[in-house]
Amino acid sequence: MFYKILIANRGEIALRVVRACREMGIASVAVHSTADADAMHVRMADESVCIGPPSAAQSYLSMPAIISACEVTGAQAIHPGYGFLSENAQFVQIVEDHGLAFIGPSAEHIRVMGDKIAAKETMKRLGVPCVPGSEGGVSELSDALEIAGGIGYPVIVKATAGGGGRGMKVARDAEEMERAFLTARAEAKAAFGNDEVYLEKYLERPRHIEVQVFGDGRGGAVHLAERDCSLQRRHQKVLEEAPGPAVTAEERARIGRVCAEAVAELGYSGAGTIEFLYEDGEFYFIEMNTRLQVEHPVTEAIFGVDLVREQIRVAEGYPLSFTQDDLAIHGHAIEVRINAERMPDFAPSPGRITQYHAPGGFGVRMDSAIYDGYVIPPFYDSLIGKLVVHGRDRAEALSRLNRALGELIVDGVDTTIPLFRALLEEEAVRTGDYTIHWLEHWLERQAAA
Ligand code: MV4
Repeated sequence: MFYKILIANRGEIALRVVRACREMGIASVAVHSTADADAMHVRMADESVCIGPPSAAQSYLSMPAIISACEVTGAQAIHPGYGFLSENAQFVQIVEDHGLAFIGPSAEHIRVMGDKIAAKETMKRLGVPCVPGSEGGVSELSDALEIAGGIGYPVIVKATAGGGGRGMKVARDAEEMERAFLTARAEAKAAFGNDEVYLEKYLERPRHIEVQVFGDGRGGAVHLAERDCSLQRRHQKVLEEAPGPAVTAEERARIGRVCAEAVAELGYSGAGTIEFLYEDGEFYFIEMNTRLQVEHPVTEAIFGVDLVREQIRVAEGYPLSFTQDDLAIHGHAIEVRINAERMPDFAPSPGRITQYHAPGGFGVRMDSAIYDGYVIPPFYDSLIGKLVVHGRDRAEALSRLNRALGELIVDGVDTTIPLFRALLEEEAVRTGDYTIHWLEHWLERQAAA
């Protein structure tokens, strides 16, 4: 059992972990930069340690500062949240070398999934359906042309070290291949210091469907169905829902079983997300995220489970508190990301929140670390809250979302709240009939109007 956990993060996710710790009788340690001295996660934790100046590189990403904070406070384990050090295999190794526990998967599982080619090879071997593409990396243009001819255009060139959409280029024919291949390589080199790329068939109109999995680290694993996160702008998710409106019960059971079996075979420990593109009733694996995701609350809502509590239990060496047969979907949940951003260009809008009123009532959860008078610092990402609604079905979740958005007040900064009011008027959002490109196209239409 852990008696004290350090949370290597900030904002709503740090608060989310503080809450799980408190319910479990575990003391929590917040860390913060000098810019976050007045942050809610610092106030709500049992203890706090200032770990550095505002820049994330010198605070939330500083491994020595975080390890020292554990030593100073006597914390036994580190919860990384999402972002920052959550998928850094080297950090996990350092944490373990200091006799501390990392609440998450092993360094080796993080490392494999961080290499997109190794991740795909691993998943393919474990029977997970993948996008057709090159076997491994492609280093010569001549090879790229030959492989692309075999796959059939259009193809997409992706960085092995990439993820989240960086270093990707589409080639619609052999003519476009040279440019796509060379730019993808150059961008990969600049962004990741690694110019290895691979090829895939480019899917034109897919959805982004991700399966939540959980491993006990001893060969046991379950799946908690899928989330549809297709509504994105520039690879930033805007709205997520569970279950996926386009996925049938049979498809869910089949892909869920495949994912759980793969995770079990890996001996994976903790929460993970297996990302797919979904088109015409077929799933194609693209990446695996080895962390708790921002949008985990929609899964918590429909299954009635606390995923952070489960992460902590598994890291303590306990078995999962549920079996696959215990898990059943109840209703539908939708999350919208409340960002401090100005519409229509999504420019960051830091500054003082002059008034905040959180929505409430049946089926409404607001995860946020803001408060009246809080000053949003300009140094970090612009997520200031997640509004999560749960209903008996999708229609009820949508009306509840509209009702809750009507109650939510965030004054003093610009936010994405008006975006969601407008999106709820749209037929495609009401019916759930959207692909990964729908939001970008809608925003273009709005800008033109
Ligand atoms: C693709 C694709 C189409 N075909 N792969 C973008 C981020 C990264 N996680 C994978 N991405 C894509 N991979 C093939 N073979 C289209 C995208 C993509 C995308 C994926 C998910 C959500 C939003 C997206 C927006 C643009 C492109």
